[in-house]
Amino acid sequence: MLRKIDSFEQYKTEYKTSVENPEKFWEEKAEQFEWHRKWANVVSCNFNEAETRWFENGKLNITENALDRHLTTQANKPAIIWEPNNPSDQHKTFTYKEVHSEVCKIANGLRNLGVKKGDRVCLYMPMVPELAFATLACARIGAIHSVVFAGFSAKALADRINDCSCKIILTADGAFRGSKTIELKKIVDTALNHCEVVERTVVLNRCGIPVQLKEGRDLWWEQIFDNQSAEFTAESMDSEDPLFILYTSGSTGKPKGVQHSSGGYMVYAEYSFRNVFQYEEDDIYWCTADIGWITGHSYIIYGPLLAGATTVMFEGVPTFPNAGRFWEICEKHKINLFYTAPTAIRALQAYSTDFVNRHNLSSLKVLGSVGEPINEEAWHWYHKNIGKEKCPIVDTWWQTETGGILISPLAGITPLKPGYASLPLPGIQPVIVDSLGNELTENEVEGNLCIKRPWPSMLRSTWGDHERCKSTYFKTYPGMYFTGDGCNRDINGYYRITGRVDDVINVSGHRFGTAEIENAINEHPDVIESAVIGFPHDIKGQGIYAFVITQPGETGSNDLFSKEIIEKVVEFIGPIAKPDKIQFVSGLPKTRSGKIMRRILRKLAKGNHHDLGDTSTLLDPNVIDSIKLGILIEA
Ligand code: 7RM
Repeated sequence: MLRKIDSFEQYKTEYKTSVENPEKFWEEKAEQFEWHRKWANVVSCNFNEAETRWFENGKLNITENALDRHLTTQANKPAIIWEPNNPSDQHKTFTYKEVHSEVCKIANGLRNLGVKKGDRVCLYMPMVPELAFATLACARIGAIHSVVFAGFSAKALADRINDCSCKIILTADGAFRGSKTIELKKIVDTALNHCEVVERTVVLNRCGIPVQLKEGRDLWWEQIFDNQSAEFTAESMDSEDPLFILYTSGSTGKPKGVQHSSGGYMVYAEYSFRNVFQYEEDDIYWCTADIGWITGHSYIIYGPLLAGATTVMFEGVPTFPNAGRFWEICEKHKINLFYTAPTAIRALQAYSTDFVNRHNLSSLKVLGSVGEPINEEAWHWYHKNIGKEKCPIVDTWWQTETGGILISPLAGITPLKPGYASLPLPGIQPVIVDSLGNELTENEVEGNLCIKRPWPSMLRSTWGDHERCKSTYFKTYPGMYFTGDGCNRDINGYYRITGRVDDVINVSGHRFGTAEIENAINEHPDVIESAVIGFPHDIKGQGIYAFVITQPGETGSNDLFSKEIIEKVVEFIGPIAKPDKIQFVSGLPKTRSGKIMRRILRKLAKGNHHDLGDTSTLLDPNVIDSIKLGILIEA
């Protein structure tokens, strides 16, 4: 096992080596894994074509590295500890040997159903151990997993299934989330009315909800997987063979299937996990994300298991049955490394610290944050009340597209500065560019964040549309990967990520395209046009504000109308994208070329009615006054 970086001096030396000789640097990391065949070439890259290959011609299977590799030394060590939604239900622990067996059984079952290397498998599941097993089972047989977060609607699910033509979907009767039960199989049934490609669904019984099994299509999980052999020879994958697709929103209406590789992703997921969290053998690690997001892929499943860690998986929500649930779990499982999102911290901050203080949190060593900028107030609350001023906070900046953490302190090594993701990991070369694309090389600058050189876990394509990958990430600033984020760099070279500079809003750490939400709202027959923007929200980070133009003569009540609009969003995307505020207006601020001036809407939404900046390019300056008069409904 590789050593971790253990001092700030060593970080600087490693960083320098990684820049001066990236090939040697990454080769050394990759050599720590088990490969069926060694690579011929460490990296080849052409950003103009959005083409990057790592460990070319190398052959491997990521699950052998995450599971089999550990069986000789730690077969009986807990690999996954699962904590159910309901605290009075028993938790479950699966050793490395047991996870290996469960994964092999599912792999055999999938093969019997005809799933082959390269096939896409959709997983639409609750946060149960079977989701982790099934994800790894796909990887074991070389099928490409596409996990869809179980909060997405039937339409959103159908779009994702169709986009990459999944022929099989793994799901459950339902999901428990806090006091709610979500009937997943019903949602799948609706989705499948619009998905001709799906041949099979396999349904796990999680909640005991009666479900309709469609003859010839639907099967029970237990029937397919339980009686299989617990051995399965892993498929030999090319380093560049796709490992998974994960859909993420961009500035257009249609989410992109971000495609990740096998070899490079493996190397970086493990390297970043071990170094950022400063993982030590026997540490118990808990990431509170859902496996439906990239954080769950890289830092619940792959990173920790590749490192041989014990990873905790939680089915529930932070406030059920009360606001002490996270801390109860930390105490119960003696969590050492804890990774969550600012939105969860802010939500819990609103409750009495009694919910924290009644638990013994002395096992905690490192705290992590991800998903959005962490405001200083939340940072200090987390540091003081959870970490008792003894645990470093790693503010980890990264994206679905980057596959792993790119900018973050290394716990206990990098000096901390609240609000700053601090410094790049070795191998990562961030640059700040101005609006003209000039690289700003000094410190104390601000601009748009790009990455200059390839790193192993970067996206390889967007499924089915490589041009889109090129134009979204590599065209804006030629020769660089554009993140879509704004940032600044302080006098010491520390990075502070300020948020998206494109038409993407980040609601509780979840990305939505404004166009995506507008498309849903515009489906309402009485809506003529809409414009959606993000506004500062105390808990969610950003809330969703929709300006809506309605049909003249539309008479019903505004409350009812806004409910119907919200229903459209729930139908097309899911409850996670519900607008917080809807303002009915008679026009939108447009330029002469018809482009909506969102900058003005953002100011109006903040209640800033006077200092609207330059409005001289507006087609109709009077529109501003009419917007101010528009009726505002708060959900
Ligand atoms: C991991 C994840 C990516 C977007 C990204 C940023 C924002 C994420 C931080 C952050 C400031 C952070 N993937 N973001 N982490 N902003 N500080 N530590 O969230 O694809 O869902 O979102 O999230 O805007 O571009 S994601």
